[in-house]
Amino acid sequence: MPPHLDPLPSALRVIDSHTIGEPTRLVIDEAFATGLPLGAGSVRRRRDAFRAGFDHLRRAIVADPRGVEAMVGVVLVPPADPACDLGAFYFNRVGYLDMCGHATIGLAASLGHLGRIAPGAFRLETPAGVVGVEWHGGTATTFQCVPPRRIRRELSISLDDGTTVTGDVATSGLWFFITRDHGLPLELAAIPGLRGKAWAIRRALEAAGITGDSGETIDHVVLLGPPHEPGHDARNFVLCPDGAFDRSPCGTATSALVGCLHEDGRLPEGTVWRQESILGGLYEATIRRSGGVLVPSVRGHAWVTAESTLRFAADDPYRTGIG
Ligand code: PYC
Repeated sequence: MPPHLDPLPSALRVIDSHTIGEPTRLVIDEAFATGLPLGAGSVRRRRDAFRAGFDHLRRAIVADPRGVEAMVGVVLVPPADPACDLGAFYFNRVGYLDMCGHATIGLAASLGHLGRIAPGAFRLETPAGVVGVEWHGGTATTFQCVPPRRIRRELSISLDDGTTVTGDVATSGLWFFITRDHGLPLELAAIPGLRGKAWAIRRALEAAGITGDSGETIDHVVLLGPPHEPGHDARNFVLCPDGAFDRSPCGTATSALVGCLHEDGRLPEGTVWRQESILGGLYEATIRRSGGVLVPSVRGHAWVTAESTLRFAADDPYRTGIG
């Protein structure tokens, strides 16, 4: 039987990193994706083929007991766009992400660590579109996400407890509800309450039939508040689709936010927006217009934490993950 038809490889090499706290696991066995019958075409099509035929591999790689909460897995595939240098798709323990900012920063730091890229710029094809990336060497990377877009401004929704929350629905590769109107302190001790409020908002959006403009679930909720550090602009708590909170300030959320701020006249082109995470980690973001299109830029840092081989024994009851 060809290896790709086995339920699982017996071993898989990965490199792990964290982007200011948020974990990424990059598969580095070069034959992994090319050995799977994912067909030809765009990274999005190959990702869809992986989801249709090999979803057990996603869970095996990032779900418990080999993965951790909030971990995003990355698989490299050949790009279809001749202008791109690399292609990658992203997933977590409950599904797939069309784009992921922190994992793109982790990807660059990991490939740099392995000597597979040199400091400089490259173009990455993702399911959301083409993303410009520059690895500065060491821990620092800047990426330009797909253009941010806001489809609802100051939308008020009613929660189950009778309260109302007002915020914006925006995208930059993923879909977000972004609100300052949550009434909670953005502190570590408040995380259970923040998580509960953000889930209530997500449930209310679903109940009200609020989606992205092609019916996408608004599956990330951003609670914004004042920064803790002087010189920073805001702090956030970001709820991810798996119920985990983003330990980083969320790269795609920060890209969507700077788009909204610019449209509101609160962030001129080229001005740096310093976004803190709920842990206090920092992304520095800017926005500019190019040919009528908004281009967000986010700079952050990632550290390699492990280079390892995942093992999947045939008699391991949890070889395809828990859940
Ligand atoms: O950084 O874009 C991001 C992200 C999305 C989900 C977790 N991190």
